[in-house]
Amino acid sequence: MGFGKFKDSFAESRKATGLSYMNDQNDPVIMVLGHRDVRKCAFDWKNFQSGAAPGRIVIPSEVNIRDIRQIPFEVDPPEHTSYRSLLEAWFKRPLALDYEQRLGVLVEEMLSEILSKDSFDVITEFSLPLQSKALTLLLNTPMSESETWISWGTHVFRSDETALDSNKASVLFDYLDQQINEAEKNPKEDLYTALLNSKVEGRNLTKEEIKGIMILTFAGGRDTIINTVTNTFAYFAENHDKLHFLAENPSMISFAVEELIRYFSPLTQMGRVATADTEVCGHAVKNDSRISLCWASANRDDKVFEKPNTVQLDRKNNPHVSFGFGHHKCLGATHTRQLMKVLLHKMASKNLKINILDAKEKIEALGDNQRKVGFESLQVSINIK
Ligand code: EMZ
Repeated sequence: MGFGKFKDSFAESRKATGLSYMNDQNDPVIMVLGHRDVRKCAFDWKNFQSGAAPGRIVIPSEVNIRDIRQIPFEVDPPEHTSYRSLLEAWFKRPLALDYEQRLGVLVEEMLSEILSKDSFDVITEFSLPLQSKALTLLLNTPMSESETWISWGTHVFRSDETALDSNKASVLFDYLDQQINEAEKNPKEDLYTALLNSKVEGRNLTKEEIKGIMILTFAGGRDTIINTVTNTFAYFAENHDKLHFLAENPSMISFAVEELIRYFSPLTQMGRVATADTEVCGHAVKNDSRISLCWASANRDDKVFEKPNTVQLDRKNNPHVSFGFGHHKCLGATHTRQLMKVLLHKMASKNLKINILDAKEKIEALGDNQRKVGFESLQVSINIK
């Protein structure tokens, strides 16, 4: 029991100093914990940049496994603004009714598949394939492409052996080169072709830039969506009454999506690099050193959230920062919200009774703190009550 619980790992440090510290490959990180401070630093791109060496704002740092810049996430204004505006419309496509309906068909198919099994692992048999298949809708590529992506596992840069796997990274990079070249030869209706046809500041995007955008699309929404979906199963396994509440009150589902995403905070933190000697929470920050914006901690700040450690599926005032804050707010958020909305509708209307048979939690080591972010495996059986 307790698998559906996700504790706040930062309460003490947040109250004491507002900060926590971790070493990451000898490039230390000062973690900013309070909601107000996190938002303030996220907003302050002049002092805390994203456009440092590619991979450096990610924790664990990816500087040793890639030198390609992810766009627009590792770029600051004003360049960021141009990239962002060219991508915005494509990443809002999930709001279209037919997109939502296609997600509905996909989720329905995948749920009936697991319902036919006596027991199954939520990650390998549901969350990972669902994430990959849903991504074909976002990219507007054939569903069959998802088979390749599923074979890559839950993270494109991390493997069971190592947190930073350069061989794995090359698989993604080579795949993307191929796809971009193929779209150049045979234009289609997909994101690769759309990018090849788009312009930034009056010129075509380079293939390197397109690759940078695609890497982010593949990497950013992968383990995050997989954890969100898996954690949702663990949560409702132990809170079946809450699923019943959603079945009775479907108008609460949009609030429930936000609340679960706040509570799970699937991306613990994101780094920034100081551009000058400065300070945060009264603590000196040296030029070219790293801070992180700890979304997971900010989402449990009792100065902002009433009963922050309680899941209130009908929580109305919910300024969570799970999708980041400021101009770098997650581009994939619309897709994720739609996917979660469809999933909760189906889970609630089917009144799934989920039993956890075996679980291994995924724990992140964060200096003095540890945090459960999801599961390595989650074996369940399901009944329809
Ligand atoms: C980066 C990051 C983006 C990074 C919003 O997060 O996600 C991580 O999973 C990747 O490893 O490269 O894309």
